[in-house]
Amino acid sequence: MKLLNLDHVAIAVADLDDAVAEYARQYGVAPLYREVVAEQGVEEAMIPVGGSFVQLLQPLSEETPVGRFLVKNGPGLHHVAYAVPSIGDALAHLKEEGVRLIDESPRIGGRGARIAFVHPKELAGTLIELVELDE
Ligand code: CMX
Ligand code: CO
Repeated sequence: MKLLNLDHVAIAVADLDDAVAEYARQYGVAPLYREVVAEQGVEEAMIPVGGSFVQLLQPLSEETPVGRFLVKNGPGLHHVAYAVPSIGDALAHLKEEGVRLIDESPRIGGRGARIAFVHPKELAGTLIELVELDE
């Protein structure tokens, strides 16, 4: 297991246009990517900050992970994502350690990255995403 860097910090928002506009107004930053990731039930905007991103997430409906989170908690921090060199190796290691995985095998997320989620009850109430990017 190796973590390469903090890929992104994700924030659930009710209105992506508003959140992007507020990041621009308050911090002078703008998204590098913006896309709908239907399989994850979100539209996302990726704002580069140094070598990492802030990922703003608007749910496509209430019947999605981020939709349920928003109804329950309102807008706020949703997950952290670590880049790994091999998501297959990372998942095999976590499985061996008995860590509860949400995704047993990788899915395709934004930017075409291979992603997988680890259950938030496994470590300090934090939803963790692993990301393997092509390079
Ligand atoms: N961070 C921390 N805890 C969370 C959480 C989050 N983001 N989302 C839910 N939880 C907690 C809940 O508070 C709840 O805790 P209690 O039982 O103590 O009340 C517990 O986890 C179960 O949650 P739930 O309300 O029943 O919520 P769900 O049925 O939606 O399941 C989870 C939660 C994490 C399994 C689901 O959100 C999931 O599969 N997430 C992974 C996929 C995802 O988040 N995709 C969107 C992002 C896509 C991207 O980054 O590209
Ligand atoms: Co994410």
